[in-house]
Amino acid sequence: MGQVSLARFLIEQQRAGHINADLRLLIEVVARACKSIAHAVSKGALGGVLGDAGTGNIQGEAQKKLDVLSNEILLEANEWGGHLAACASEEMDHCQPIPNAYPKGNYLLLFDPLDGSSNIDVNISVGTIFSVLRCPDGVTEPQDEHFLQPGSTQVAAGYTVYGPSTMLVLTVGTGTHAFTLDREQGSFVLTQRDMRIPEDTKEFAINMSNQRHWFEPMQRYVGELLEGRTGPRGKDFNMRWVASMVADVHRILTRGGIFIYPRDRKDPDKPGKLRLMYEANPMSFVVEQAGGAATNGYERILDLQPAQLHERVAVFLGSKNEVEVATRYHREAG
Ligand code: AHM
Ligand code: MG
Repeated sequence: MGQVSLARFLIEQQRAGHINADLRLLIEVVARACKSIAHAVSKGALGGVLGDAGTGNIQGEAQKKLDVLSNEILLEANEWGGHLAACASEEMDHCQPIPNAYPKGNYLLLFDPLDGSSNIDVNISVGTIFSVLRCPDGVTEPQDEHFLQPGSTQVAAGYTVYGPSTMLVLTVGTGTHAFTLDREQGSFVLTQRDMRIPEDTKEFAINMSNQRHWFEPMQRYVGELLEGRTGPRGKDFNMRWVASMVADVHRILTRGGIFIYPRDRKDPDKPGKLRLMYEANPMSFVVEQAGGAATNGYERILDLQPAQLHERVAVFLGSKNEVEVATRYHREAG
């Protein structure tokens, strides 16, 4: 068989009854928007898109020009297709309805338009993360509350990583598959069907500079990893931290590892840094579909009932056996 484009892959998923035509169109539109974002990101300083936008988002974080541009690209691409009821974004206070000029569909789309934005100005990988939910039956004017569904109800999720090559990694609940952007042809080509995360690993990803703020179970878990071969874990561990979740998760999908962003004492009121709806849920779906695991230290992330659109959560995800150890230490500590 020759090359399988994303379009063909999606048609095959539709024929097999895994997705319907609307969801196929939605994913194609998200992929098209990601191509535009990839184009803007790759222009760098030549595109005049680096630096701060001079605005802040709802969580009080300074927005980069590319955060704002990527958000606009995704909104614009998705509003007229007729497949969506509303969109929600890490960069917008509330969900955005589809303008009345266009027909409405049955899906809700959530995205982090440009994740890892601290890496934009230094030419390190960034990415787009997306999640698709069904609009609850009978709801014609979706509000924020209609997005508050557990991650286990996602019908599709994925990310695009803008790295040395641009790759889109997708799940519709039938495994996790990777597509590489062929820039000459302008299309995503299937380059890895059924990604599998090794169950064991010797690599962890965490921002170690926060160590003094961690709670006891985290001190125990990472402390043991650092003890290496002669410690209780009996092997030497290596560490990587890109500070772009997409790049760190992509590495883990490719060769295994555990990614951790714990809750800590620096900000005890915040249950973690990462966002449940835009980051943790879609990444957990992708990771579980590749045979990995994802918890908040205590429970499976996909089982959590969100209370707010911009809710934060602690994240432990990646190689199954490693996530299990970290989660067990948290549960044992109570
Ligand atoms: P962002 O959505 O504002 O870009 O923040 C999320 C990013 C993740 O991609 C990454 O894992 C994390 O923040 C890095 O945090 P830190 O700078 O604390 O290491
Ligand atoms: Mg983000």
